[in-house]
This record gives sequence, structure tokens and C-alpha cells, in this order.
Amino acid sequence: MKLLVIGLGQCGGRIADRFARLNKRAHAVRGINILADAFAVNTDVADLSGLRTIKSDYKHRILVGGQRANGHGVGKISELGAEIAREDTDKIIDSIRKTEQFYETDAFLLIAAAAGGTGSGSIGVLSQHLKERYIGKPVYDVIVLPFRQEETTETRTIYNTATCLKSTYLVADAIFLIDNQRYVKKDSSTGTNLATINARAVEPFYNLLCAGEETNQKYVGSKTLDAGDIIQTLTGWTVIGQGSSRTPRRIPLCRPRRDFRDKMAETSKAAHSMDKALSELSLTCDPKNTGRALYLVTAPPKEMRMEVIKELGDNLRTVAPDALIRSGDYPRQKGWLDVTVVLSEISSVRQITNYFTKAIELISVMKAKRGAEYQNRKLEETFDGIPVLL
Ligand SMILES: Nc1nc2c(ncn2[C@@H]2O[C@H](COP(=O)(O)OP(=O)(O)OP(=O)(O)O)[C@@H](O)[C@H]2O)c(=O)[nH]1
Ligand SMILES: [Mg+2]
Repeated sequence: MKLLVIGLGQCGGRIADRFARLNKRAHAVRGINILADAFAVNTDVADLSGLRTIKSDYKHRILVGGQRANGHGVGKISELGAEIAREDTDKIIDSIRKTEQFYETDAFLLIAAAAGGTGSGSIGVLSQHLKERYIGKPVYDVIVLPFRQEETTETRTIYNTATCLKSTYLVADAIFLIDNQRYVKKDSSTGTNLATINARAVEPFYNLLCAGEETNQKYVGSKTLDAGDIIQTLTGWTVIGQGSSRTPRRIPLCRPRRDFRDKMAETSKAAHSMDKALSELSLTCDPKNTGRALYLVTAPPKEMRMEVIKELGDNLRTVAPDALIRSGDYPRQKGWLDVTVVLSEISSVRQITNYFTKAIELISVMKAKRGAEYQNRKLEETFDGIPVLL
């Protein structure tokens, strides 16, 4: 599957940059392309300059906002981010549609942090525009949720997150939710190392995007998971995860025939990888609320038996009983058995509901405050005619 990736704001730009690096890896290691192209859009010159892999010309690193942001961002005011995106949509579209591989694009992937200003405000606007303009090409959004401590230290965090989530939900075909906090818990030694989080967030897409682009017959699975399967799966709130286990090195002359222990070990390795994938999902959620799901097994060709794949399907069916499940195998790498899991059309996510509830409370507090200010102003107005002794 070939994506056209657009990163918005600082976080979005950095993750898009990671996707560009993933594409380089796919090209160098597997000889395939998984991106049509990658772009970064920002109101901040410094953020655009900090990227490493996205081409550095002005058509790929697109500065928006002109005089209004003055090249310094919008300071978390997502309304301004949205306004700038509306004004500069043509500039962005003009750049992306001129890319050589534009017509190879299977879907758009837009990325932004929910809590910031530029990315949070512009992702809904641009998603809507792309949906209306390129009918038939799906638009997927990746939304990065803030660290918990940001919710208390930065006042705009909850409000921006809730408005961004609602806006993207209304226009995008699917929204991948990536929770920054999840990755902190998983690797406390790196703490809030954003580069590590970005790498981990992007990695599960590698095999998923490569599988359907494989042209070497040797590496085409017996059940290929291609763009069609992915597009049919991705709907609404979505999470992704990947789990890996090492596979044993086989010395052919040593034990020519596999006995029942090998077979058991293979099955349990695959099950272990799937368990890991489910526990490493990009946001904590209950798989029971999933409407659609897919899993992909990537392993050395010798480890790939239909029984293993079927067993994994049974495992996923147990945890996500209502999901329509698609699957595939990708006989590619050496030494590892990876399972990629995507859960989509999730009907209930507590964390997301919490953002909406807290934002509604916040809005009513803000309204009450505004009322109090009005009363104070009225009091000031009452001494208008009184002389001052200063
Ligand atoms: N995972 C990850 N999160 C990031 C990164 N950079 C910022 N964030 C998170 O993104 C949110 C802030 O959004 P930014 O992308 O910095 O904001 P912006 O879109 O550039 O908007 P303005 O700076 O307000 O113009 C916070 O929740 C940060 O924790 C990053 O590289 N990776
Ligand atoms: Mg910024």
C-alpha cells in the first residue's frame, strides 16, 4: 500500500519524517516503495528545519501562516491553526499534487498532535479538503494524544485535544490513535524521549505497508494482505500494535524433520507475538469493542504454516468476538516472527470519552468566568463619573 504522508505541526512533521525514513528502509532492504511521497506543513521555520529525511525544498517542507505566524508557530491556538490551513490550502494541495508519484497514492495519511496549535487546528481542515477533492481516495489521520502531565500543566491541552478529535472524526475515514503516555510507561528509561516514541509509533506500519507492495514472487504470501484489505478494515477510531518473537536458527543437516515439539514451539511463538501486539497497542482499549480487525504474520518462509495463521485468527476472534477479521502472511524476514494487529471501528474508548467530558466541563467553567468578568466590568463602569484623587 502506498501512502501520501503529510505531517502537520512539529509532532506531525517529525512522525512524517519517520515515515519517510521507513520508506527509505523498505527501498534499501526490500526494494519496494511504501510512500508516494512525504511532506511537512508548519507555521514554524525552526520545526521544518529540524527534519532529516523529508526533502528540504519548499514544495516538501511547506511553510504556512505568513505574516500571521511570522514563522514562529501559533502558540497552541488551534483556531488560528485551522484558519491558516483554510487560507493556505491551495498552497499545500498545489505542492502535493505535483509530486511525481501522486497518482500511485492509495490513501492519504495526515499526522498531527492533538494538543498543539498548528497540527491540531489544521488536520481536520485539510482532511476535509482532501476528502472533497479526491473522492475515492481514503483519508486517514494519525492523532498523537498528549502526555498526562500536559493535561494539568497546559490549559489548552484538553480543549485542543477534544476539538481536534471531534473535527477529524467527522471528516476522516479512520483515525489512528497514538497515546504518548503509553510509550512512556513501556520504556521508563527513555522517559519522554520523543524520537524513541516516534520510531515506535511508526514501526508497526512497516510490514503492513510492505506486504501488498511485494513484487518478488518468493516473498509473496499465500494470503496477501494488500491495500484493498487494509482499506476495507480502516474505519473510525483505530489502534495498531506489533509483537515480535525470535525464531530458532535451523541447521538443516542436524535435524532434517521437524518433530511435534518444533510445531508446538512455532505455534506458541506466534501466539506470544500476537499477545505482545495486543498489549502494545498504540492506545489502551478493549478489543471487545472492535468492529473490524486485521492481523499480518511476517516470518521466515519456513515458519509460515497455515495452521499457525489459523490459530492466530482463533485467538483474535476470542478477544474481539464481534470483529470482522482479515488476515495475511508475509514470508519475508530472517530470525523473527512478527505479528501486526490493527483494531478498527472501535465503538468505545474511555480515554477519548474522557477528553470530551472534560472539555465540556471546561467550556462551562470558561463561560461562567466570562460572566463574572462581565459583572466586574459593570462595577468598573459604575465609578465612571467619580473624580480621582491620584
Ligand atoms: N510523540 C511525539 N509527540 C510530540 C512531539 N513533539 C511534540 N509532541 C506532542 O505534541 C503536542 C504539542 O504539539 P506540537 O506538534 O508541538 O504543536 P504544533 O502543531 O507545532 O503547534 P504550535 O507549536 O502551537 O504552533 C504535545 O502534546 C507534545 O507532547 C514528537 O516529536 N513526538
Ligand atoms: Mg510548533
